[in-house]
Amino acid sequence: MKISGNTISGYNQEVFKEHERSLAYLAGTIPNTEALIRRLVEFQVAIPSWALGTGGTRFARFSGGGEPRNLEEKIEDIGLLHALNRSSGAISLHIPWDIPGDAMAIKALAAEHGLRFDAMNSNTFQDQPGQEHSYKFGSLQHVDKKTRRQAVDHNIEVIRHGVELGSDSLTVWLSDGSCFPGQLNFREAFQNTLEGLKEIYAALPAHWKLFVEYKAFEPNFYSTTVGDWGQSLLYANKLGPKAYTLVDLGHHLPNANIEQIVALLLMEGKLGGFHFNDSKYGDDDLTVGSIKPYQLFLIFNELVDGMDTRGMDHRRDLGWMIDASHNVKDPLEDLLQSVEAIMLSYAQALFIDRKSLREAQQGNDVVSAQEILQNAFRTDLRPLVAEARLRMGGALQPLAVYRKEKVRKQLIGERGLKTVATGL
Ligand code: AFD
Ligand code: MN
Ligand code: MN
Repeated sequence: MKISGNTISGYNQEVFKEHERSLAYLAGTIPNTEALIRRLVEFQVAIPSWALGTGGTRFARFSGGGEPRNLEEKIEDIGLLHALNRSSGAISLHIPWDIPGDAMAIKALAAEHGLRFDAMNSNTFQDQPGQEHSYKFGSLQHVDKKTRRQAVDHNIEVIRHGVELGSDSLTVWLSDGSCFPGQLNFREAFQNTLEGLKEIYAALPAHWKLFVEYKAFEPNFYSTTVGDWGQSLLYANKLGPKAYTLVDLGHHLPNANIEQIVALLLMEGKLGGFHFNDSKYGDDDLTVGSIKPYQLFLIFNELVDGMDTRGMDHRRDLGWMIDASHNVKDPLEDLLQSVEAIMLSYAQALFIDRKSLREAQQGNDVVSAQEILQNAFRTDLRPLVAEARLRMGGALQPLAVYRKEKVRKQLIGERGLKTVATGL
C-alpha cells in the first residue's frame, strides 16, 4: 500500500493551527530556528530490512501480521515510513536474507519510493541451507581454512550485490568468539580474522567503505573476536583508509561511556557509521531513545561537535542507521518512534550553545557546562522536527496518521496474518 501526499496533507490541515502556534513560540524564544530546520530537512536515517518484521527472542516470536514477505514488500514498508516522515530515505540490506532477484527492478522500485541503498550487511552468523562449512565455531576466525574461505567469499558476494544496487559500504558484524575459557587461541582468532578482513577489504570498489562492527558478547558468552571499539579500531587501522569502526549502541558493556568512544573515534577519523537502538541490559534492540534519551543526546552532542571540528558533512560522511527489532510493538510504529528520537536528539545537539560551553570548559565551570547541555536537552524542539517534515511533504504527526489510516490492518489484508519476514 501507499499513503498519498493528499491524504497526508489532509491530516496536516487538522493540526496545522496548533503546530503553527508552537513553532511561532519557539521561533520567538530561540535563535536560528531556520538554520536548524534546514539541517533537519537534509538529515536521513537508513532503515534495516530486518527491522520490518517482529523481532524474536530465543524463547518465542510473536508475529504482528502483515509482515513483508520479500524484498519488494520490505521496500514498500520503508516507502510508507519515508512518506510519513521524509527522513528515512534509505534501506540497509542483509544478505542472504535480501538477495535481489532482479537488481535493476529492485533499484527502480526503491527509487520510486525515494529510497537509496545504504550499507550492505553480510551474514556469517547463521548456516544457510546447503552451506558446505558450518559457522558453529566462527567464520573469519575459524580454525579451518576452508570455512574462513567460504566466509570471505560470502562477503565478496555481498559487495557484488551492493555494487549492483548502488550501495557504497559493507558492514561486517561477526558473531565469532568463544563460549568457554580455553576454547580459542585469542591471538590466532584475531590473526585469522584480520587476514579474512584484508581479503574482503581488497575486494572493495574504490569509493566503498568497510565498517567493522563490534559487540561485547552474545551469541558467544566468554569472548568475542571483535568485542569492543579497541579491537575494531585495531582491525580498521591495520586494514587501511577505507576501513572504519561502526558503533552499535546496544553492543557495549553496561554503563560504557559511548559518547566518549564516539568523540575519540571521530578525532581519529575512524568512526564510520552508527547503529541506533536503545537498551537497558545489553543488545536489547529497544526503540531508540526509549530508555536513555539523555545518553542519545550526549552522543549527538559529540557527533555534531566532532564532525564540525573535522569539517565533515553531517548527511553523508557517516553511515546513519537504525538497528533494532523488538518483539512487542508494531515494527513500523517502532521505527517511526526511533526516527523521531534521532531527529530530535540531532536538533538538540545542533541547538547547544557551543561557544558558551567552550568558555565553561576552559574556565572549569562545571555547573555552567551542565546547565548549557541540559538547557538544550530540555528545550522542546519537537515543533522544529515536525516543521522539517511538513516542508518535505511528510506528516506533522506520522504516528497518528499511521494509526488513522489503519496501515497495519491494510497490510494484513494484503499480505495475510501469518506472514514472517526474513531476519532474526
Ligand atoms: C546484530 C548486529 C548486527 C547484525 C544484526 C543482525 O547488531 O548489526 O547485522 O544483529 O540482525 O546484533
Ligand atoms: Mn548492529
Ligand atoms: Mn545488535
